[in-house]
Amino acid sequence: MSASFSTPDGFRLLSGYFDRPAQEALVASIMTILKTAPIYQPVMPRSGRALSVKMSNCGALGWISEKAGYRYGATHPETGQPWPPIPEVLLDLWRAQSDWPDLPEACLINHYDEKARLGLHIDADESATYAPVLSVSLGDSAYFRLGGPSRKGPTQRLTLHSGDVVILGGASRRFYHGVDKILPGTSSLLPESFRPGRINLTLRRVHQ
Ligand code: MD6
Ligand code: FE
Repeated sequence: MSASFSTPDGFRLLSGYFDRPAQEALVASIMTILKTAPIYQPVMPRSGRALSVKMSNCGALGWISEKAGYRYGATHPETGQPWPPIPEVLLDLWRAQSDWPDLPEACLINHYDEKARLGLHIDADESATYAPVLSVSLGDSAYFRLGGPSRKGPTQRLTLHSGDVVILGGASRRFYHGVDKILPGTSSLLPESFRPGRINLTLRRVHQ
């Protein structure tokens, strides 16, 4: 077990927040969501190059990366269908840990295979700039990189395991972060077709 970790800037890692049965139930809900909102291959703004992470969403709004830019949208870019609702257990997590009066509108579903990574970034496409962003890790462990308010500043590496919750609140809401590497084969949670791999769910309030 890794220890929970927090910083005075409002970053929190709640290790093992979801136990194995809760993780299994969550994966089952995500698999149901992915039947109506299939994982798709997003591309980067301008270049149109494929991201290594594949995505879907649930909630009233989904985060979409496409040639034209980043945006929040109410429908799946390939099926045109509305995103399925956010599972109640994730809304419970938000109510318990966000300290924010309104519920999240968006839940981004990221799937990493063994080669996928996510470059250093700030979550900056929301007008609710003070609402925290909460994430849940499922499946293989990953090296998460946490920096500060400037891209060039010092960073630290944290290992995220299945069931962990990360909260970027307070000043850390605007801190650079990314995923350096998945540790393939470290979890047996996800269905075969998602292994080796990791799913990360990020809950966000989009509008103020
Ligand atoms: C990931 N997470 O863990 C990527 N963003 O796969 C994020 O980019 C993230 O974990 C905002 C808040 C929490 C996060
Ligand atoms: Fe992020």
